[in-house]
Amino acid sequence: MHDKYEPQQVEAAAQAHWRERDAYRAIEHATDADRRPKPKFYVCSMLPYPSGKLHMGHVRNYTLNDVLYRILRMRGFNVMTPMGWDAFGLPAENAAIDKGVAPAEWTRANIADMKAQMQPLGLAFDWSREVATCDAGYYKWNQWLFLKMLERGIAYRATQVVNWDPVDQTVLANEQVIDGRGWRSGAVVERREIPGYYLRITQYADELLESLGKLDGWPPQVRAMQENWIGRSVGVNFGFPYELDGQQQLLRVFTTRADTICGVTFVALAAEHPLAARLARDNPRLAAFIDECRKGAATEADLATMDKKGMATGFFVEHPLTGERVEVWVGNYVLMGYGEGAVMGVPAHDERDFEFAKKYGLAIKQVIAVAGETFSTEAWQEWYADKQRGACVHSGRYDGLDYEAATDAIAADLKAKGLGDKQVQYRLRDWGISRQRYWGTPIPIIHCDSCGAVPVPEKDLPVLLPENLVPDGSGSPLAKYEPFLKCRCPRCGKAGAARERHDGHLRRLELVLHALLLAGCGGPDGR
Ligand code: ANZ
Ligand code: ZN
Repeated sequence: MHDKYEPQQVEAAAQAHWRERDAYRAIEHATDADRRPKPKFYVCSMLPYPSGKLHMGHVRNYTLNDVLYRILRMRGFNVMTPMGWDAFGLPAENAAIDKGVAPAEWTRANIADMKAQMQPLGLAFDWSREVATCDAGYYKWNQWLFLKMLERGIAYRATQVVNWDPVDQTVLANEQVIDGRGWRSGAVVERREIPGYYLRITQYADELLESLGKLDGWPPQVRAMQENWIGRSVGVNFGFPYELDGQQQLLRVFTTRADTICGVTFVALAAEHPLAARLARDNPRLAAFIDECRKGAATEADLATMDKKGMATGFFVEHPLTGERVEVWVGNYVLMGYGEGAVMGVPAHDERDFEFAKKYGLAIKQVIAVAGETFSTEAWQEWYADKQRGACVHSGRYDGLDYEAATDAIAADLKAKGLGDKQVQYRLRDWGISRQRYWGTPIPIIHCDSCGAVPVPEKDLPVLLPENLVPDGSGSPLAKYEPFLKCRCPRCGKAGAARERHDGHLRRLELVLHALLLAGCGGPDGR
């Protein structure tokens, strides 16, 4: 026994012993002394991002993991703890721009450094199962998973509104927009519509919400946050009829206050709404206004606090119940990504609409009376504090009904006319996974003039990411790299097709996949 703990000696000796015995290699079918299979346990902490340096946060994290591993092992479990690198993403691209090196080179050097720092800690990792998400053998399965989801309709392609930096020619994440400008270029950010890929997480909204109720022992704030994030709203979706270009059409809106439908004095469209674009064709002033709306914030929080701005279109739709003419406006406070991208304007009972109507001198029509209170159009009053004391007024056959009864009656009448029905809306958005960048999993899609967007056949996976490109900040280098882009269409065989140039920000998928692969649920060919 030494009377002083000399870590270099003691630990090096212990670690050499473990290495010799390959002590932490996980054996798939380990048995106990009586040859009975040991129960399996998979312990995995989040894989580190290879930034270049291990920090104390990593050490703390993986030490906790290590303690768990050792306790479980002593209790007779067959435990597996893999390690790997969450190696794709933006920091590597930014470092590459700064230093003029390829992200692959930078990333792999960092991995080597961090591994050299991590190994002397003597953590019980099975290094034989080490993975890096930027390795083709790994992201192949990421692409495979994406194709499976595409097949099932869980992944899909659609046009999305993104923050666009016109100087760097790239899409920015919300946190890269600072005071409406790109973090690198300082250019005023625009909102642009760009086709991208999505995961249909909204399909699981109700299931998520339900399961949240079953989570015992979680702090109530966390549950509330999750609930708000899912944001379930019950309301009515209906259309205002109009005629345009010789066609009878409906301008759809989603409202949680159908009881106020007789108080509608305008309809407001998001700047990106197709009808706004159509009306702007014959109206240069409107077109200019829409362009201006596209500049600046795209987040919901920003839109909520922004000065309300709008423009009348001179176009009218018909009120679905009263038949009155209602003017259509474009308003910067209407989000394209929520509901129908259009709202029925009820300035008497909605604060945003009130502000808007005050600014542009639009009519304010009271249709809800609250017992014991006097309505005024002078200043906004929180009118809808208490459902119980409110009832419809100036609303014809709905007068006297409370919120519940009025909503039911109005929804039924709209339904009878074929104009609408009750609807559940979620704030939760489908998850956009394409990033229009370079250092990520190539999305396995090929664009053909004749066939459109064609999935890469499974046998042709992985679609390899060229590793030698150096981004310079002006968009993805893939977009200019012909050896990658040019290919044959896998469906019709025609040359001159082009690979998807956007990478997929499939990080969360990567982690799911990681768990699946390491736990031994392989792909179709058993890998
Ligand atoms: C008329 C109305 C009258 C509304 C009233 C509210 C109060 P939640 O509860 O969050 O789901 N809305 C609908 N789509 C919108 C969009 N794309 N951008 C901005 N606002 C939108 O909110 C639903 C309410 O948000 C809807 O109900 C609509 O305004 C507005 F006294 O319709 B309401
Ligand atoms: Zn084709």
